[in-house]
Amino acid sequence: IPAGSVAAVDLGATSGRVIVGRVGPDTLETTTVARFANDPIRLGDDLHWNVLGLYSAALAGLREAFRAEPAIASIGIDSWAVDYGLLRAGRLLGTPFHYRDERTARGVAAVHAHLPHAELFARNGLQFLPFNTLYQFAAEDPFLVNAGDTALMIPDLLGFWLTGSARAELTNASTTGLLRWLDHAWDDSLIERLGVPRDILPPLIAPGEVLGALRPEVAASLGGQAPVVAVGSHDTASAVVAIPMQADAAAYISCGTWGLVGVEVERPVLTPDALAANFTNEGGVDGRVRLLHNVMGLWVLSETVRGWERQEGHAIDLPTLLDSAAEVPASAVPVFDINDARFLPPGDMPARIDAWCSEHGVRAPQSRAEYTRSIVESLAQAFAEATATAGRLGGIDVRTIHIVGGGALNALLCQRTADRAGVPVLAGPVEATALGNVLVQARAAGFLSGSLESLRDLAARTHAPRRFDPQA
Ligand code: LRH
Repeated sequence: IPAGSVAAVDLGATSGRVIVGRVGPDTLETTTVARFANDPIRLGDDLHWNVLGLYSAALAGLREAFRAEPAIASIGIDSWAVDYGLLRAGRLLGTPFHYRDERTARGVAAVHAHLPHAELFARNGLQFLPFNTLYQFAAEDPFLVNAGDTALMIPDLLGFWLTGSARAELTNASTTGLLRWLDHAWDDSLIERLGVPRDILPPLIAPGEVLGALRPEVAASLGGQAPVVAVGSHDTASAVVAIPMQADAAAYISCGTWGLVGVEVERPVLTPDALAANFTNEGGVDGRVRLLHNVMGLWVLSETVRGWERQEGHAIDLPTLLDSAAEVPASAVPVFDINDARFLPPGDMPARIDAWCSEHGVRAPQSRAEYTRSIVESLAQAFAEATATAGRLGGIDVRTIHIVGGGALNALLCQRTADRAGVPVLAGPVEATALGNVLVQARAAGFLSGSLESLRDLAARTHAPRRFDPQA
């Protein structure tokens, strides 16, 4: 089998990148050809994604990719889940909302008035998150939903602009709450009960299938032609592909803005226990199930640091801040419930931590180093608890915990997760999402063959993780 190259567009909640991956049976190398900020925009009370800016940055990155490697075999796109754009006759209606926009509360109230969460869970297997797409549809301006003829999730929207082909990639569609994972089909009766116009949901497409060739004018502007191939377009689904794990004995934490903590299983777990633990069953590549829980992730720390940076008027060096936090004894800071819904929207995190501490009668952190340590300890505790729950619910004896994504660079967090879980942590790859995107494309292009296990084996051989053993 020859080696070859593919391009991955990976959009995260704070930044995006375009990566060229070179892949063969013993090769998995990546070059980042573009990296750009993803800054949400507030318009009045509303919080939006700058999708046109992201598309334009992705195009510039792909142009770079073709310059670096003219023989790119395909392009794959992934991003965060749940958000979408509405279209009519191929034109975008309105500006896609950010899932942290507070309109979702309205949608939750409207849906739960006639369909309680337990009933939804029995059908779609999803944890309750106020921003699941079905609640966003319920909060949407009815004028737009009824005028629209197509709703496209963010990666599908970019794929549509590149190719002219409108499809819904399966792993991301599983985060809408409107899909039956077991038969890989839209849940028509649920969609009808929710009053969502059935026609706005496009036909599904599975990871590895070809979406379409670049539209001629797009190819001309990029200086190259290649098909867009569906990948695990939900970023977490792509990340899970590239985790160098033994899925029957490991838990994972895909740690960026969110900490997605779970295990991989063959069939959805819809037990009362899973419902009570608010775990989700999201669709994975090759029909696997990602049984996981959304833990708040690095969001609380990044938002805290952003607030301090605004006060100071200059950037704060994260490694230096984490070093100062490592000097603070863990016993000196409070462990707060980092999953508390008050930490979801953007805003003053230290003030919210103070409020939580005063409500719970504990001493609030007193310095920046203490806040940082308190956030890391609280995150590590939530990670330890969620990995244990994931193992129990999924029937998996968790002997290692893999941390991938940006969080794998945070040594204090990795160590404290190992300590609090009493299980070794293997950290890396940092770019698991982009690697998973690349691996699925490479297999579709014939540069690799085999199961997810063989893709993970290649990731393990080429990206050795860093080990953190639990300390007493
Ligand atoms: C992580 C992520 C996560 C979703 C959230 C909206 O980027 O895709 O899996 O729950 O964003």
